Amino acid sequence: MLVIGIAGGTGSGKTTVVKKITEQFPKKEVAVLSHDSYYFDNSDLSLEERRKKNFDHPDSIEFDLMIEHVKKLKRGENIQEPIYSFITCTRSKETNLIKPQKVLIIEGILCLTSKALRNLMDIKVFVDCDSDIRLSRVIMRDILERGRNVKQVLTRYEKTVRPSHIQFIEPTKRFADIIIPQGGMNQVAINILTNHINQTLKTL
Ligand code: UZR
Ligand code: MG
Repeated sequence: MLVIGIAGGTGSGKTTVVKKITEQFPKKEVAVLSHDSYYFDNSDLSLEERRKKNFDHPDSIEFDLMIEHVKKLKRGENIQEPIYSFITCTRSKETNLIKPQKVLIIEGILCLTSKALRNLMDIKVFVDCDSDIRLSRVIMRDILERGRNVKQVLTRYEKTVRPSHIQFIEPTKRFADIIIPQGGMNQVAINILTNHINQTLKTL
């Protein structure tokens, strides 16, 4: 199995890069695991308390479970991926069945912060993007898709997103084999990754 890790700041275009790659594989040889699904369940906290949490800190993600799941997929076993809601900040009772494929993409802001997870990756990618562009995307997305208003998004950006990006996410760029500037807009980089996956598929 070829395992590709894709990290980068919030709003950098990780999900777009992954989408554009997987679209090239309609036979579904590429499975995707997003660490957004592995945020800890916060249902023991009130909604107010949940919304104050720092979701840009490595401790907010259940890396142990994610690592166990990647190992299982590598062994050829199915896994039950948690389903996490950004609206309620909790995990659903249902899970999402993921079957092992020849290629696995692991995506998420903090996915290069865990050494154990990095060790399971064959290729490490960092999607790079200026922070003003990321912020403007996050404002739009969090209002349209994640149930926030401008004030909530900007307060969170200043209090947790930006400091955690500088402390935890940006430094993981040094672990990357490939850095993709302009994220989802960078068709050349997407084509190079897609070609590499195609080459590897021929040998697996
Ligand atoms: P991407 N996040 C939430 O907003 N709510 C949650 O319950 C869990 C995470 C945000 C998190 C981070 N912090 O910046 C972003 N904030 O999801 C990562 N704000 O997701 O990689 O899709 O941008
Ligand atoms: Mg995303």
